[in-house]
Amino acid sequence: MADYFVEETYRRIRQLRIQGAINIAIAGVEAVAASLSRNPAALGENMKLLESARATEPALRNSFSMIRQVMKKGGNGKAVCARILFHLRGSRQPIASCGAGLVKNRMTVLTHCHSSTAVAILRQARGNGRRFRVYSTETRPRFQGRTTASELSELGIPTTMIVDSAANFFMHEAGLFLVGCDAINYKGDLFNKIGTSMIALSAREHKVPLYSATSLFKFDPATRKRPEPIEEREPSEVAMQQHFPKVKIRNPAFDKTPAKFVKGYITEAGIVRPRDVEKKAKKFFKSILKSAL
Ligand code: RUB
Repeated sequence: MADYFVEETYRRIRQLRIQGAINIAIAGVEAVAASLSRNPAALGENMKLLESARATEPALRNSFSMIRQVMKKGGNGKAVCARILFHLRGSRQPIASCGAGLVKNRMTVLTHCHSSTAVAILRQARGNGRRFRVYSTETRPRFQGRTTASELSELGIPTTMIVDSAANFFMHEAGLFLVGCDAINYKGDLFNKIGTSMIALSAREHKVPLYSATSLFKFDPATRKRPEPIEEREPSEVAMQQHFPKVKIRNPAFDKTPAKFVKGYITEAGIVRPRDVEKKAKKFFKSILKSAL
């Protein structure tokens, strides 16, 4: 049976009380690390449960795969968890330092959803003395963009919240379209909050570069064998089914933006072109595994 704390973490991830790929991976690894002292025999089951919480979360899956690999070779489970947590928690700062350089004075940045990594970049740019403003979509149906707008305005960054469908209306003012990332496949395609690909079309039309802020932990090596799974959430997040009895409601949480739309991934290893992500990520995974053994 899965550990109680693990089950609670599973619920919090599923219900979006923990949100954003890096926070999800951190919470999952923390829960597994804690469960190792209580019931090491349940490790496999605990990881399986947490992996099933949300489909489009390779950062969590990669972390668990590293734990499995190290333990299979006789390594210490708690030590590898600590090592992975160190990397996950520490991933935002180098990405922020690297990405802040893309934000110029008097620039308008358009962003979508809530990414702790994208916010870290904008915080760093502001800390570096850059004067810029942000359009933040509200991000239907769960409104994570409201979190972004609140956090940015608290940082003193002039922020305007817009409905998702107004992104094209304001795009001509933007100099940068900055988003987070949930997954990257072997081709370098970006998987992020639903609506990202639609806004990317508008950005391309307006010659606004799209950069995605991401840890290399989000590269999904399994996409060589199968497509990235896309989470489909409850229709009730969109509308109450009883108000539309004959209407089918669909609610995909993420979409795919083709690699050709992405100017670069802002990572721990600097700005990486989509076609180079797989190589960089594999090297990165190897270095973490080596340091954990
Ligand atoms: C969040 C989302 C974020 C990425 C990156 O979706 O798409 O842009 O997860 O976040 P949800 P971070 O709210 O459905 O989890 O940079 O914090 O990892």
